Amino acid sequence: MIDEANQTGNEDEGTLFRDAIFLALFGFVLIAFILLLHFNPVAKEMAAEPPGNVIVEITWPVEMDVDVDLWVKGPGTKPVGYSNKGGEMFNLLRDDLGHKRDHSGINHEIVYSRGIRKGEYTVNLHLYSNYTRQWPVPVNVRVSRKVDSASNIEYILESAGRAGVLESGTHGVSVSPDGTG
Ligand SMILES: [Ca+2]
Repeated sequence: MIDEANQTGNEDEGTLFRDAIFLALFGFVLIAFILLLHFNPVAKEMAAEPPGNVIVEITWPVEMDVDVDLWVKGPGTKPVGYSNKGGEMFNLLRDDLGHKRDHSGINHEIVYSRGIRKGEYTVNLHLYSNYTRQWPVPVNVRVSRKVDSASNIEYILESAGRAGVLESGTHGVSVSPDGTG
């Protein structure tokens, strides 16, 4: 009788243990399912409009201690540059001050967009300071756009040796990344 009682008790414990494991597993699967429901729409939104669709960048000689400022204006938006680094469409990644507070060894400013709009884009360069006192300052301007989700790039404008020489003040060009303007 005692053996039968022990056996029945062990079976009950085994059933209880299996039920507890099953409930824990069911709970885990339910939580994972709920998380997937929340994460999937975000992933789709990011895939639909990745950052960096329009990229505008300028470079000037590394030996020149010159602060050039890049200003970019998208259709219907305010210009983005060193004193307004984030706008509705564009973001300036970094204001390059020449050799001041810069250990990178490069003179480079770059602006990225989030998405792309049809219309005219304006790129302005402002020669803020020139401690080398050498003139002119050759600046290369490159405008490109991302053409697919694999980050393939189409170059729209490469200004080296043409419009990219700064004597003083502000210089600008207008481009249409969608080819309409
Ligand atoms: Ca600058």
